[in-house]
Amino acid sequence: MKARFLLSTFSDYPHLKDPRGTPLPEVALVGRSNVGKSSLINHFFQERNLAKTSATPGKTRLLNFFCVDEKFIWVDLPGYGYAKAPKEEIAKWSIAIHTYLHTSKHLKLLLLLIDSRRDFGADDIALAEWANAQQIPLLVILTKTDKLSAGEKVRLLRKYPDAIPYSITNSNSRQILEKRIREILWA
Ligand SMILES: Nc1nc2c(ncn2[C@@H]2O[C@H](COP(=O)(O)OP(=O)(O)O)[C@@H](O)[C@H]2O)c(=O)[nH]1
Ligand SMILES: [Mg+2]
Repeated sequence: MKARFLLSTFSDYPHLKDPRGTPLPEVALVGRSNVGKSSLINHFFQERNLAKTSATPGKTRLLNFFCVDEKFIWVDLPGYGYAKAPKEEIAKWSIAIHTYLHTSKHLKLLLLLIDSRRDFGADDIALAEWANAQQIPLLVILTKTDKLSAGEKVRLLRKYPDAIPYSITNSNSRQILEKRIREILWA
């Protein structure tokens, strides 16, 4: 899959249609700050600087929109849960995420990133519950699985059998995620 950067915005979302006039479906990526979101975007689309990765968490404040293969929109939502951020910043991220989730009519898949060493936090659970209530398909992606031992990985996947293990050190991750996205969007 090939991604074309569209824009970064707080609330001015792009609206793209296919040649027949049907709005493109949207896939949104969410997760707490530092979960590996930017790294996954760069790895998944095999472009080093598509998303800016940063060792300093909490840097992405805006929503980033990409067009993938001219077939769907990839929405990179701001990371949440960065404890050191000022309160008004946290409120801003939370508003940005909520506004998008509650106004998007074409959201067809939510990708929820969870750090494989940390498990779900309260914000993650709230998002998963929201997706379930809205009947929006949800894929849980367990990031940085190269940091787990073989035994830890087995236990985690037993606990979350539907989750996708993802590591930017492994191109297999990319293929598995791509397959699942295709299955859900074009089923
Ligand atoms: N070992 C390992 N480190 C990762 C992986 N994905 C991300 N990281 C590291 O985790 C940190 C945060 O990643 P980043 O993509 O900036 O997270 P974001 O805040 O969610 O966008 C960086 O130091 C990355 O190099 C992975 O699959 N394996
Ligand atoms: Mg980032």
